[in-house]
Amino acid sequence: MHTPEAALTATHCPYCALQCGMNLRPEPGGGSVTVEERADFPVNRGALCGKGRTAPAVLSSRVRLTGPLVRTHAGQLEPATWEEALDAVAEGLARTGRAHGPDAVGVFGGGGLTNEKAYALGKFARVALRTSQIDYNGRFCMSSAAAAHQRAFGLDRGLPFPLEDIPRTGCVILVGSNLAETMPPALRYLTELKANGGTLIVIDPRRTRTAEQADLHLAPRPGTDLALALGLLHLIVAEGRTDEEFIAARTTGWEETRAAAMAHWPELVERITGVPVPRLREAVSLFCEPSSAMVLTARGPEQQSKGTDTVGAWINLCLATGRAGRPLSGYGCLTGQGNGQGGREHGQKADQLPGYRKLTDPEARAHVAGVWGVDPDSLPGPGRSAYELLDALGTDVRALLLMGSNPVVSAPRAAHIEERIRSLDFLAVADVVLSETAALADVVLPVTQWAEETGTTTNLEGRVLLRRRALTPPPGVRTDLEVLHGLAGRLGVEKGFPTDPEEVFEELRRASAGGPADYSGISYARIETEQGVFWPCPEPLPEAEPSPEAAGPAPEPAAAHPGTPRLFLDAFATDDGRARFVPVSHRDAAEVPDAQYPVLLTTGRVVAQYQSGAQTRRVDELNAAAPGPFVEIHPRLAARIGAVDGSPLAVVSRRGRAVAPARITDAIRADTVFMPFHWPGEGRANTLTNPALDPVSRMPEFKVCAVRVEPA
Ligand SMILES: Nc1nc2c(c(=O)[nH]1)N[C@H]1C(S)=C(S)[C@@H](COP(=O)(O)OP(=O)(O)OC[C@H]3O[C@@H](n4cnc5c(=O)[nH]c(N)nc54)[C@H](O)[C@@H]3O)O[C@H]1N2
Ligand SMILES: Nc1nc2c(c(=O)[nH]1)N[C@H]1C(S)=C(S)[C@@H](COP(=O)(O)OP(=O)(O)OC[C@H]3O[C@@H](n4cnc5c(=O)[nH]c(N)nc54)[C@H](O)[C@@H]3O)O[C@H]1N2
Ligand code: SF4
Ligand SMILES: [Mo]
Repeated sequence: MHTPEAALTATHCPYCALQCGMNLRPEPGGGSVTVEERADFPVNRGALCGKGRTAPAVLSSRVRLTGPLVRTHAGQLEPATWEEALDAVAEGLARTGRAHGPDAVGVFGGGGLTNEKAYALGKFARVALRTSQIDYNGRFCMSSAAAAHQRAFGLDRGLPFPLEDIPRTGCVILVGSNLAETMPPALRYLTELKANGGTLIVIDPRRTRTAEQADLHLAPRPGTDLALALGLLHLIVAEGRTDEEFIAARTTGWEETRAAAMAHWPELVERITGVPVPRLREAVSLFCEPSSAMVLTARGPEQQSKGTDTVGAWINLCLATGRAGRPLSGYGCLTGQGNGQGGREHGQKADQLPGYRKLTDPEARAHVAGVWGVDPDSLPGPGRSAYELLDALGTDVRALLLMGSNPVVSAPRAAHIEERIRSLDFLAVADVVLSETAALADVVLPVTQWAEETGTTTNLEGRVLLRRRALTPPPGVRTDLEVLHGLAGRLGVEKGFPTDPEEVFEELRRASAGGPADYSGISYARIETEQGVFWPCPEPLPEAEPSPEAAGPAPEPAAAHPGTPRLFLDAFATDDGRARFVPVSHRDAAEVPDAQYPVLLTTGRVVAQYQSGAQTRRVDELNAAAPGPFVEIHPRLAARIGAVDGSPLAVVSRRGRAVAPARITDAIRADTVFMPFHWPGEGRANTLTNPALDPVSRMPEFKVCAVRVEPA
């Protein structure tokens, strides 16, 4: 039973990267809270989707974990005390480390964890476990966009401008984002854009609810966005629409990029993508004619084995036309998870230290080791990426602590990954519910949820927000920070893992100071009064002491840094301040259709379910709206294989076979089928997906593989 702590608590949704503001009001009688509109928060201005509205349902003891579970010798998960459970986890991890070395112990985190948790988890891996083997599910999410951002701009923040800029630009190209379903309150920014006379181009193999809003919808074959972007750049050059002044003043590397684009002539691009040349020309006019324009990408073009180059091609297009580093123009990536942005900045990534520092940079190691009070040489080096880490379970990595992900449902080639997880010597999972992955654990640690704890998240705009506690948690659960504190102590590290989130944030501020993602000027108190603060926000340097001879009044204390809603307006974050063109060329997806597997499979989301569904499949209202998996298929393909609407279809790839009912619609290309990935079992889309990795970002190719489709 919960105890409410205030009459009304202003906070944020537990789910996606929009981090909508909401108010929580205690229910009459005090058992839980209900969600109310919070009109003052600018991102969503009171609007919420069904997931946000129903989020309190997951707080109910009917669906959540209420106490620790430990697997008995007979193989059952049985209730245990916290002392027993934490002892078992510490012993399980330490035993493996002793027997096989520290790198035999792995840690897997999540982009839904608050900044404080992500920071503490990365520190726990390096300081308490001394392992290099940590990565997180954000590798499955936006790592390709992150890598392309770094390459071109020298800094990775999803959107370089606030969402409020979108309605005032001239044209938006939205590539592989179905935000009408994945961030419903953000659709408003696109409808306002059109009301203001701007145009919307949507690029998606399906005519989604988002594509229905577009002035121009291009439906390329999945996995061909790179060719499409190169074809558009070719036309831009051929039609003399480049911005030579901008290219000369603010970029480097144009000649090679120009040459690469010239090799992708429109007719070739039409053949690769299936998008007719006149549509390409139309897109170029819409994008180039207004005085400002934006390109926004999401998982469609990013979750490919060439995602980094694909995003790079869209960035090249922006740079060649002077649509970057200027007001109301630029390239942005719509991050996905609640803390998809902050979760990638503070050290749960395999190659990273807090503040978006590099683990291989000696200066960064010295700075962070100083904050942590350890010897820089004791910090391990970079580890494996998420899929490679999961693939090494049971062999090189023999014990795992998992916090904030459900890979049995969400990892590519999931049957193989499930088998790897089952082969571990020891698995501990901290979760709020008994997810499909938690059900395989040796120890399950039940943790508090959003409304029961305080912490910061960084939304898709780079706005650092405060989620506030509204309820006293039920007695059987602890916070993730308490879990890490309890484990570190048992591993012999008594200090450095505080349980108060604000104390962790204060340390994170210092650790991030001077890094690319500098949070040092941000405090809980500031976030409260400012509706969030955009990073980078360095703490102002203290004024130099005036020399005794200097006359006049004492100097003013340094003013607080205002935060940075808009990046790159004066200079890019590279050494010379110029954005870098990176020449890229089209290449095929890792798997292309052949006689045995003639159809393309792509995967994604529906509005009423979230991710692996661990949380939203426990909410009645959401299950009623989206009860199970399905296969979206074009009437022509359905007729060819003899499928009727609602009949079970088997989808078979080189990795396995999934079965789900057919949903016949002409809103999808005839050479492609689509499955949402929210469900386990027979209809699990990830049984089919291809773990081919992008060579730079190590992102798996969730968005395209070859399959055969037949009546089941
Ligand atoms: N309802 C709901 N909302 C969510 C989530 C959720 O699970 N459910 N998850 C959150 C998270 S973590 C994320 S990352 C975001 C994801 O948000 P989105 O990226 O909007 O979601 P997806 O459905 O994965 O993919 C978007 C679109 O890409 C298209 N697509 C598929 N293949 C290709 C291709 O090759 N090229 C192009 N251009 N498009 C392609 C799909 O048809 C789909 O419509 O959503 C966030 N919001
Ligand atoms: N086929 C296919 N597969 C995909 C994708 C796709 O488009 N297609 N998209 C990929 C993407 S973009 C993503 S982001 C991943 C997401 O996939 P997952 O990583 O599986 O994400 P979730 O389902 O959100 O899992 C989060 C888990 O942590 C728990 N949890 C929530 N909050 C907390 C917390 O504060 N602490 C702890 N300890 N636990 C918590 C939840 O109950 C849940 O079990 O899926 C990827 N998989
Ligand atoms: S759009 Fe995202 S943040 Fe907003 S209510 Fe829905 S799930 Fe929550
Ligand atoms: Mo994601």
